[in-house]
Amino acid sequence: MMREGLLVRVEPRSWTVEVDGVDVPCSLKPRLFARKTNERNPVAVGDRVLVRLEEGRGVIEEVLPRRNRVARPAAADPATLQVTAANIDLLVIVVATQDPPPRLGLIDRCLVAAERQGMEALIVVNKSDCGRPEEVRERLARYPRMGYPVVFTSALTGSGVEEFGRLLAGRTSLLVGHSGAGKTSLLNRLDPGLERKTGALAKHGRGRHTTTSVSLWRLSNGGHVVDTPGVRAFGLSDVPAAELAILMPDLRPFTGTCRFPDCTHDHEPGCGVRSALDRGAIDAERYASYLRMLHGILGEEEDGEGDES
Ligand SMILES: Nc1nc2c(ncn2[C@@H]2O[C@H](COP(=O)(O)OP(=O)(O)OP(=O)(O)O)[C@@H](O)[C@H]2O)c(=O)[nH]1
Ligand SMILES: [Mg+2]
Ligand SMILES: [Zn+2]
Repeated sequence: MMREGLLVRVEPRSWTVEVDGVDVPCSLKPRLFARKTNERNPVAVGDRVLVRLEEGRGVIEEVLPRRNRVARPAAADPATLQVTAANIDLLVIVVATQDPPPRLGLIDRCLVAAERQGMEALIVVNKSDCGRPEEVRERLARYPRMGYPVVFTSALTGSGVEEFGRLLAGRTSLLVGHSGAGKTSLLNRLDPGLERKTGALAKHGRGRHTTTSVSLWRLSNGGHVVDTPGVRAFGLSDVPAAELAILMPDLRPFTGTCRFPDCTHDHEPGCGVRSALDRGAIDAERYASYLRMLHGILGEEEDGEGDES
């Protein structure tokens, strides 16, 4: 009997598919391992799949077309992609007021990746119970103006967690952000029944990369969410340099006014983006982010793929 299901967990040689609300352990049809693309893994959480059910187990026979994917260059071979998740509606970028402090460059990279894949984006500032939340609010004030909502939460006190939950309800989200920002703590606060492991429980290294596997969790409000460790979920390798500025809503309006149609908005004379920058119509920090990403894509320097971007 063939059924459609949602891939909710990927482990070495074992796949779990949710079929009509029930988790079914599955294997993968061998022909699905034959790689036709530059993707290393044949399936990822969030994939819709067709499963042949036999006595409480299943075989994944087919992967249905994806709406989008979150992927990064594989460590073993950067020419290939490791797909973290598929069919994501909302990218949730989690930063903290402190420990670690928010890095705007990371937020900008994540927003570009979201635009590229047609995902909505949400910025969450966690640990609002400590640090200087009002200072962070000011530093991040440009994002709501661009149409990216910013919400403040505390996994410790529960403040803002209800609003966070409402934004996740009924859709599939993926959490990214520096290790220790509190992604897993927030999900545990939202849905205590799931009891995911956080830094507080870890024996080694103050919560560094506590989350080591990728699952799609079912929330009690009807949503699904993927928790990822650190910021290793994706890179910008599939963003063409010529499209980068178009993926930034504050740069986009000026990209059509450059003298050269193939302007990279870096050094060219008559650049509309640079002249907008000069008269203060574009934020200098955002433009600096743009150049860092551009040079990364062009391979001129490290594009900060790691945790430090
Ligand atoms: N004060 C305070 N501490 C928090 C809050 N949220 C999380 N923490 C603490 O921050 C540490 C890291 O939390 P995690 O939830 O493991 O962070 P993470 O983002 O999941 O980290 P990785 O899984 O490594 O990417 C833990 O010690 C938490 O107890 C918060 O809102 N306020
Ligand atoms: Mg975690
Ligand atoms: Zn230009």
